[in-house]
Amino acid sequence: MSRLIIISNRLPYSLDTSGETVQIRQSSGGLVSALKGYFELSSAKGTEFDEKIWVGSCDFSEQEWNENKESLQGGDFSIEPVFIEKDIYTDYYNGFSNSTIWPLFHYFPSLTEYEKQHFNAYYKVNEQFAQRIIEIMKPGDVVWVHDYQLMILPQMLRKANEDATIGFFLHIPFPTYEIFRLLPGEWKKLILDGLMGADLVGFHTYDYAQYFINSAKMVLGTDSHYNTLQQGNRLIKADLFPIGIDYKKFKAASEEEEVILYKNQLLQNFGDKKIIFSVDRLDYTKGLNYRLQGYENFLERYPEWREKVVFILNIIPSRDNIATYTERKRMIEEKVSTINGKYSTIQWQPLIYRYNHLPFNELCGLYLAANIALITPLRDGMNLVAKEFVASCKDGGVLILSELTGAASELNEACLVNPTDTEEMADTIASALQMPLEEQKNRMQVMQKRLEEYDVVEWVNDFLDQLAKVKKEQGKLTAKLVDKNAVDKLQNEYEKAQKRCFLLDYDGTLAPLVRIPSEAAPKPTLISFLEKLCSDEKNEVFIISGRDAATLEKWLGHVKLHFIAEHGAVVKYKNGGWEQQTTIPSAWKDEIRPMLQSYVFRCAGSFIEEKQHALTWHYRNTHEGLGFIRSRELLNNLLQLTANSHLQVIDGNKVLEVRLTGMDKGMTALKVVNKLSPDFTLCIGDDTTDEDMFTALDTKAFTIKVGAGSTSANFNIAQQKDVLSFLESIIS
Ligand code: GDG
Repeated sequence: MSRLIIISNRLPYSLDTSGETVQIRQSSGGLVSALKGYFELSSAKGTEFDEKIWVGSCDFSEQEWNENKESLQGGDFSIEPVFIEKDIYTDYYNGFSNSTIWPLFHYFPSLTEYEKQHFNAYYKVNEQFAQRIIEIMKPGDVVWVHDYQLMILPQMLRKANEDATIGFFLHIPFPTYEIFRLLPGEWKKLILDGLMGADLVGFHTYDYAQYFINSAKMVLGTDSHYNTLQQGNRLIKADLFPIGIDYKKFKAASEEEEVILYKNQLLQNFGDKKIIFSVDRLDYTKGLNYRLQGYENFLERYPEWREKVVFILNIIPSRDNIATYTERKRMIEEKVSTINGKYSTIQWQPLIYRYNHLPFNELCGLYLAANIALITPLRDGMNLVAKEFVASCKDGGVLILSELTGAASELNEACLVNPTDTEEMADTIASALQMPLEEQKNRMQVMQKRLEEYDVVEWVNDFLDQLAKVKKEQGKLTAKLVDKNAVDKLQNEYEKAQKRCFLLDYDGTLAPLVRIPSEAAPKPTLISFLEKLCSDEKNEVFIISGRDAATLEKWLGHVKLHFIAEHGAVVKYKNGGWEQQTTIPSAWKDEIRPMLQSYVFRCAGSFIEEKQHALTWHYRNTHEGLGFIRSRELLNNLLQLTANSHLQVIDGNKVLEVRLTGMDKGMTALKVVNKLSPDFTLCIGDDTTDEDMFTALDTKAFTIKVGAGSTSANFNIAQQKDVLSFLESIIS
């Protein structure tokens, strides 16, 4: 039996106990609209889940819950309330969630409050959610945590259940590191670590996902490869899932009698005037003042449109117990009065202002009647109203949309504007009013197709599919970790063998990775282990490294080892001298070096390592983001420069290396193994260059990759620090 547990700050219902009978009200808002849509559609179609549970806090007491339990159970899903003490809830919700995270993540640092008491309440409420969920969670459940109020929760659930399947979705933007870092150190860590408790962390756009990965790197030092993050042994994915809407519901609404009636009423009221509208919760992020200024500029610059247009501004009451919000309301109302006072005539009012919740049918009627939707938030995670308007349009309609909304990355055919550029906004309104109907329809059709294909059900399915995939990938990794069985098997083979060969990479395998390569000299414990390994006459031990011959000789020359240096370009058998594997002169280096040098200047902290047969550019100790960007640029340049030459470019672990083609660890390892014909071969490495060995040796060796991540090796060892003890256990 599989269950889906949805967790959000609020349950999608509230109780209205003001009248004689208790009334149940469904709450509005982006998340509720999206998930309710999925539940309704999926219960009609049937899904893989036998049961769906929604966990959230509520505005009713435990007693009211007990009295109304039956009528409050949702139908498509069951609900589990979390009861939170009022004072704590205020500090958690009005405090940390909406006076710290909300303004900061929407790029309003000046409105951000940093109150320890609020953070403590936030932590505590996340804990209370965790306790409740842990009580109801069963093996096999899929847990999906939503939004910025519950960012610490995933890790709390993870600690209670290591194998749980946990997804997290952030509905608001994740800001750049420069903004995120304004949070005090401990809060930053707890939030990121909290999110890393999930297996999959979803965002609306590519940028938000990248900003999150970057912050995790900067604050937690997390390793990442594209959108995969590594926490200890666990692999986590951060990806984009731009939320969709219940497309069919809005399409169908446009055919409904009541909606059409409301639309006709609007059209009748305003005669042949063009209708511009917007619908937003009251919030400083929505850019309402700039929008009003943009409309005023339009009336000023294009007087020919006066009396021919009307702007219906709908504001939905929200968070009215936070001071910044009430202040905003006053400012907006003043601006509305100014515009109406300035431009109204006896028979015309340019602005209709409503501060109220709209019934669904009225909302749809408005979408249908409007010629233009003017949606210009200063920041918005996505913005569903924009998508709903597009879905509802039948005979044209123009969407003017802020380029700073998440929706702008999908709705390219809208007229995108900068929400603070009120002059551009005025001009865009004027040109939208004159856009030919054919063009309006064409643009709408392209956007509608996209919204229809990736609707809310697709969004949920996509997220849950990806979550299942991450679990599978994690499963594969754990299956490959060297466990007791593997060690027993290797011990057994080792004992039986008469001639054994060890191929051991150095950096990241025998020794930890360090910021400066020259600081990776072997510790006495490593030297004595290698001496012990070599003292058995049946053992032939190769250090196979990208390092230059001189360094390996200096560090380990006194041990009876064989050496393969510079990824196979030079070899030294234990009783012989260094043998060059190539006769090609190294004049090519003079052509490549200046390019690498220019990147040393462009990326502080990077440097060139000069080897006999290779040039290596290291960027481990540079600024993470810059190093990565510069390395991609350099890689691109080097690939162009070396195309059709005898050189190859290797994209290693924080290094780019240029060397001769036809010489890699794989070819040399295979040569050595063929020459020795051992009956036991063990090969260990951590880097992309070691993958060449794993592939080349294939069935001829036991191959082990250090660290998680996909590999063609037979096994993984979780961390470098476990390598020596593992080797000890094989030979003991
Ligand atoms: C967050 C993010 C992200 C609004 N007023 C009425 C009403 N609504 C419905 C709309 C729409 C939803 O509420 C509002 O969604 P938004 O996306 O605009 O904004 P948030 O509530 O702030 O949502 C946002 C979203 O999460 C989803 O991830 O897009 O960026 O901030 O569905 O139709 N519905 C009715 N009457 C109203 O007066 N019936």
